[in-house]
Amino acid sequence: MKSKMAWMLFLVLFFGLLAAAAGPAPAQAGPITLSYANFPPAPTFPCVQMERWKNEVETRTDGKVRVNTFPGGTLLGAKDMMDGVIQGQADIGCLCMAYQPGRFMITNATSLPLGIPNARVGSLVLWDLYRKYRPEAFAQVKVLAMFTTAPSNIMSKTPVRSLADIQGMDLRASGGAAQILAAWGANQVGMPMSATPEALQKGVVKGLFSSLEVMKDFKYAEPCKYVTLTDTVIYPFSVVMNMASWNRLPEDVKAVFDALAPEQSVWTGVYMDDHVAVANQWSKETQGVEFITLSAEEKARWNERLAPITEQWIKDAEANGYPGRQIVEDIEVLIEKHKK
Ligand code: DTR
Repeated sequence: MKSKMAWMLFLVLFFGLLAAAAGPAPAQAGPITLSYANFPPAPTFPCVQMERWKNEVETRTDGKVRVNTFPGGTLLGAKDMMDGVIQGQADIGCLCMAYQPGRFMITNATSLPLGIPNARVGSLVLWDLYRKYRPEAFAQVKVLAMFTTAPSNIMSKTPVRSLADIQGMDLRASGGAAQILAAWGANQVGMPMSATPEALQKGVVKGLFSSLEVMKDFKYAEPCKYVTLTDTVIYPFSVVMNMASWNRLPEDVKAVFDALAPEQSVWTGVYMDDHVAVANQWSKETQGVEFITLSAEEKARWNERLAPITEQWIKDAEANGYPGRQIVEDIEVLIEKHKK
């Protein structure tokens, strides 16, 4: 009897130690918790779409997944986002691809001056382009959404009514949009949106080139009393997930994320377009901002300066081994398709 008990005790101890050595059991008792990093402040559109995604996921998985959101660069900053997610500092991150132009060559082609008319069309075009090419730049992550801003316009402290007014003006932009400012003769200053409020306040820049919802969300309407309507180029964004975190998810949760991806992309585009309209009205009515429309002849002069940009991009892309012309043609076809 005694030896039988000793034997059982030995077995219990042996298997107990074995289990402890194998580490914690993979099956979790509570919900799956995911961290989601974002670089700009909470009221801005990248964070609004983040909260919407969180709510949809938590509802659609019946509480099986909980998403902890980190706006304002509290977990990862604008330029650390992709690498931070790859390394697992956050499970999920939202990034503006224009801040790393060379890294996201194919998807950043959407910020060539090809006439994307709004964020809804832009987001649909970007999503389709991503799905066609599956760029190598995303091989180490799972893509959860892609969307774009509305087209960019000039917000400035002094009025820009003609090309002459913009010559040498210190204006902030990034990526493809920065190239466009340079073509118009501005002194383009590159920095992420999250660094812009301080640069404007200190006078390092005299304005910026972006979608107009920031007039309200960042209160740029206070220093920038002029908007020049150019409606030229969007900025592309993506939401990416750490591959190991993705691989750990149960199949039913993966299916929810996959179904949400195209839906979230369009939702964000539509939210952006609507929010630009709200911000424009607010800027005019409560901040006394003047909206400047260029005459047809003046706009033709501005457009003329942009003509060589796409051809140059095609050359550079092809020199780097990308099918540049095909990518541009695909974007043009997709714009027409989604405009309808
Ligand atoms: N236009 C890009 C991206 C952008 C537009 N709105 C926001 C709001 C918050 C962060 C980034 C952006 C830019 O100028 O950086």
